[in-house]
Parts: sequence; C-alpha cells; structure tokens
Amino acid sequence: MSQMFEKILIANRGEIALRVIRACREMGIKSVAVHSTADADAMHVRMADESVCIGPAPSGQSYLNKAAIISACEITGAQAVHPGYGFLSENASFAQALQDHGITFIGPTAEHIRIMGDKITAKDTAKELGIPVVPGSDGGVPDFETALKVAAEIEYPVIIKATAGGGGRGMKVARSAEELEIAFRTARSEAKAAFGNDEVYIEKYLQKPRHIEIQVFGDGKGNAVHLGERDCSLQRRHQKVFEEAPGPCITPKMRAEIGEVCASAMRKLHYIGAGTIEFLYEDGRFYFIEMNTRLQVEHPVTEGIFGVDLVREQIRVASGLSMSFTQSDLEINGHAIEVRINAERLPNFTPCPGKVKVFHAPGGLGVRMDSALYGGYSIPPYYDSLIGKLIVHGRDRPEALARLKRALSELIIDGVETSVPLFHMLLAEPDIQNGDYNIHWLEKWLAEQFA
Ligand code: MV4
Repeated sequence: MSQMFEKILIANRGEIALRVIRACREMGIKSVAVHSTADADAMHVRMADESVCIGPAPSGQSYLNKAAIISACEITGAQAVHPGYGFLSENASFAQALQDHGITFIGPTAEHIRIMGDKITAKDTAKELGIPVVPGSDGGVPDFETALKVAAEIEYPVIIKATAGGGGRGMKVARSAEELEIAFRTARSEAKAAFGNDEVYIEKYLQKPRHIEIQVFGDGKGNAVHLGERDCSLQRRHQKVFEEAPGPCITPKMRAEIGEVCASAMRKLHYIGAGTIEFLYEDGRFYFIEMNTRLQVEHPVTEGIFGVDLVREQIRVASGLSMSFTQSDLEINGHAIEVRINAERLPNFTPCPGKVKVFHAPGGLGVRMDSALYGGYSIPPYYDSLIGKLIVHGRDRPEALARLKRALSELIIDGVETSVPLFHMLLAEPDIQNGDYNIHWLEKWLAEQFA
C-alpha cells in the first residue's frame, strides 16, 4: 500500500516554489521552503508551512547545496523533495543521494535523469525506443576524417554539437567541407573549455524548424500518456520568451501520432513523473533533439488546455499512486499562451534587479499569473531574472491572443524594468497573430526592432 506524503520540501525558490506549495496545500500536504540568506523575505518562505535557511546568497552554497537540503529534510521530517526546474531538478546524483537517505525525489529515477542528461545516450535511447531523430553520426565523432565522412553522407549543411552541451552552447554550423574543418575544431575546443569534455557529434542542420515539445507523464509501472505539444519556437539566446499550446501548425492526426510514439517510449522505459521530449519540426516531420526529465517552466499552458494539475500528478506517482487520468480522459480544450516576464532592460535584456514598488497582477476569466512578486519586495541580483509568468486561456487562439493583450494592459510592475513592453510589440505583429514563426523569427525581429 502506498502512503501519501505528509510533508514535502521544495528545493527551489520564486514562482515555481509557490506553484508546488499550492499543489501541496490542495492535497493536504505540509510544505517546507528552503532559502538562502538573500531570500529570507521571499514569498515562498512566507507561503510555506515551515522554512529552513540553507546557506548564503550564491546558489552554489544554497539552492545547489545537496547536503544542506538533505539536512533540512531530516530536521523538518520531510519525506519527499520537489526540485522544481533548474537548480537540482536534473541532477542524477542528488536524486540518488535522496534515495540513499530514504527520501523520495519527486521526479524520474537517477538512471533516467543520467541517460537523458548525456545528449548522445539520450539520442541513442530515443532511437531505440522508436522516436524519430535527426540524421547524423552514430554517437561521438572522434576525428575530422570521420566528421568529413558523416557530413558527406548526410549532406551539408551540418551542425556540430557538444555531447555535454545544453542550452545551445558549443554548437557550430558548417555549410561545406571547407567550413567543416574550422567548425569541428572550434566546437571541440569550446566544448572542452565549457564542459571539460570535448566529445562532439554531427547532425544534419535543419534551417527553419519550429521547436515543438511533447509533454509526457508516466507512473513508473509501465503506464504513460502524452499531453500534446507546446510550440516554444520564440526564443532569444536559447531562452524561451513565449510558449503556446496547441502548436499552431500541428494537426490532431500529427499530435496523436507523435504523442503515441512518445507515450509508448515512456511505457517501455517505465518512466515516472513529468517529462518533455523536445523536437525540431520541419516540413511535417519531427526530429528528436533532447529530453528534459523535469517539470518545465511552461507547463501551465499544457495544464490550461487539458485542465490537469501536473504537480499534483507528480506528487501522486512519486508516492506510489497511479495518475488520476488515462489517455482517453485527455482532451484539448481551447488554446493557452504563456509569456515569461523578466526583470530586464531592453534592448539588451540587461538584468534589472531592485525594489518592486507596486505589483498588480491581472485577473479575470482565463488569466493565470504565476509570480512570487509583491509590492515592496526587492528582487535579489543572484538568481534568474524570471519574475513571473502570465498564462492565458481562450476558446481558440485569437481569443487567447486578445486575452493576453488585455491581461498585459492590467499588469502593473513599478520600480524595475521588465520585458512587458516587448510583449505589447510582439502581439502587434501579423506573424505572431498568424502563428507564422520558427526558431529564428524572434532574433531576426529583435535585430530589426532595435537596429
Ligand atoms: C539544431 C538546430 C538545427 N538543426 N539541430 C539549439 C539548442 C539545442 N537544444 C538544440 N538547438 C538546435 N539544434 C539541428 N540538427 C537548431 C537549433 C537551434 C534552436 C533550437 C530550438 C530553439 C531555438 C534554437 C535556436 C537556435 C538553434
């Protein structure tokens, strides 16, 4: 018999810590916040049932401090840890250390985190599980001769990626054999410098894809479902800015097909919890690039269209219960859009921490604001610049867009500069209104706007 947790520790801060605390409270579970000295006044500390200071401001000594977090569990009697996103959420040795201490990691197994954390192993695993991947080298490319051979087979342009890479770092495009030599050597030395691992692999370079990711969810007992896709193509320097579901270019037939491929792969793995399978999508085809073994920042758009609470489900399956829905229960209702609100100054997106004088969140039908801000709060300079997510839901995409525009007009954040003006500008663009964009659209548009 499984027993629901009585107390969960949230190893995170900001809006995602609040998101988890809210799910705990609705489930009758006590919550423990951890915080750095810089976050003593943070909203997640106020909102949790208990809190523990785990270290000084730098995240390496607090939110990434595994020993301090495990001690906080022992002091408070927390039986499980929700890692949120970022920080220790995809750290296999943290998941393992918790297990060794008899504490449940609310997420996949350390083994699944490890497999998906290595880009080559992840791609090999995806391929074996029947997920379509980008054509390219079988594993790492040891030398330039091999690189030339692979590139000739898959044809130019090609992209060289670091095995240990992530967030787009250490990638180089080559459009010819001449370009390949420089690209290969630079990619290697950059990978060595950035990750201490110079292994690289080669793929066919897709020139104008969209970033489409499939939300999956498993119970660890061989049951798994998909919750459709999110289109997250609007990114700047590999940071997502605007996300929506369903994807404007994805048909129900394509969704059912790729969704079933992903769900079936997760069933074979006995995957537990929330996962996101990232694809590049071009000319009607999906190409696997990575899998994220955590709850994502943009999970609320999926929650909006499916009407499910993904954090609640994470907690349920981590405690040994089944998911509260099956694939046939999952039906898409309308359209949802999220915009990420950062404390940043345009045009360079310079982080802009400081004191928030006034904060007023928008409301009304179909509006959700996930934020840990409050009037009088000082945004510390040590962490990510994300200060809120505005998520809207409408019966269809035009209604969601109109609602987003209306909600943005109600939002007040005084005292710090934010990315809100960017969204007013974006919403006026015909390409955005038409859903006609790819992974390069935003950077190109920004270059034109702020030339
Ligand atoms: C690619 C690609 C084109 N072709 N792979 C960037 C981050 C990493 N997750 C994968 N990335 C890309 N891989 C092939 N074979 C283009 C990108 C890419 C990108 C992908 C998703 C969203 C934004 C992007 C921006 C630039 C490049």
